[in-house]
Amino acid sequence: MTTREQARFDELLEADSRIEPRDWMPDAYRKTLVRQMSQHAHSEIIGMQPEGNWIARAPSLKRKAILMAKVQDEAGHGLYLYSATATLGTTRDAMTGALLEGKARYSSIFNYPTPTWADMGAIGWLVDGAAIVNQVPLCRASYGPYARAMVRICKEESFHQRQGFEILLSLMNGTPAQREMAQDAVDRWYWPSLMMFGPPDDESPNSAQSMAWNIKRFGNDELRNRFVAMLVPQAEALGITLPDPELRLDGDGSVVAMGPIDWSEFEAVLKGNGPCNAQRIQHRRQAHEDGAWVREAAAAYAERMSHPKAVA
Ligand code: FAQ
Repeated sequence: MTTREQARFDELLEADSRIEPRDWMPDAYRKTLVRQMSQHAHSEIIGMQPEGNWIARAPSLKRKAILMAKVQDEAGHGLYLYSATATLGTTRDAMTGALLEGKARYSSIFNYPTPTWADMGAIGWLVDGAAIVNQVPLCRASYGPYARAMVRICKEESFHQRQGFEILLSLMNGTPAQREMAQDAVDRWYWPSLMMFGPPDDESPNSAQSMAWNIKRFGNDELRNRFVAMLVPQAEALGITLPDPELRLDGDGSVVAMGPIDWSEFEAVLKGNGPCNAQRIQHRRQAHEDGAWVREAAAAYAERMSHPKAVA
């Protein structure tokens, strides 16, 4: 690194401009981007499983079509993010390998089960809702390919959140058993969705540096509080109770008090001991093995096409 290169990098950040793949960047900046973006990509891919579980059992053709489209969107998000990460010099094969070996992180939230249809509503409303609050500021991340991928992803996440809200609304307008099912799903997903924002700021080793580099724009606690404040009026509209008796908002609708998050549960899930960690990785490995023939066929096709005379 020359002082000039570092100065140019600092200048771009100072001006709130974008760093592009061919620009010089510090190794640590590249490394933290690969860390965050690859785990974000893996989250989208592993995140297809909890909802994929209900595609064949959706209660109507319309619900099935919507759920299939949503799960396909998540696959697309994973692919944009793998491509964006590849611009930093890490191959998709290497990232996939790390995931399959159980060495890569993905969001804690996807290690919880989906026993009822109401879970599709709770995931859309809470998980996609948290994803939007966390990811809208990432549309302004300093690394160009990440920020641009996030713009498209956030548009699709908004539709996902609406469809989740609408599933819950239909259940809440249904029979007592349906209302109970919706409330039970929200009770189970609420606290894990708050954990999606990461540890409290004073225990977040990466936040300060990521904010200095304009990757993250806000700390984990601020985004978590914004999310909760957004949920309160929506829960009222649904007639659903958020399972936190200590939750209080002030007159402006900002969170002033909330109950304690069980961080020991979060740590257990991160260590691989959540309810579905083993199942999620096993399923991904199986899907990867089952897809071997597609990769081989695509490689053979590409090889033939690179020798047009052999094809003729
Ligand atoms: N799960 O120092 P920090 C979706 C790790 S949404 C697992 O605060 P950072 C949409 C963290 O990596 C979900 N690990 O870290 C969808 C770090 O470990 P490391 C994906 C977590 O990076 C909906 C350590 O703890 N969204 O997929 C979690 O500054 C429905 C210390 O944490 C994103 O990834 C967690 N919840 O902030 C798909 C958004 N939280 O890496 C399908 C982009 C923290 O040093 C269906 N990512 N850790 O080994 C981010 O915004 C950030 O990376 C945070 C963490 C906020 C997640």
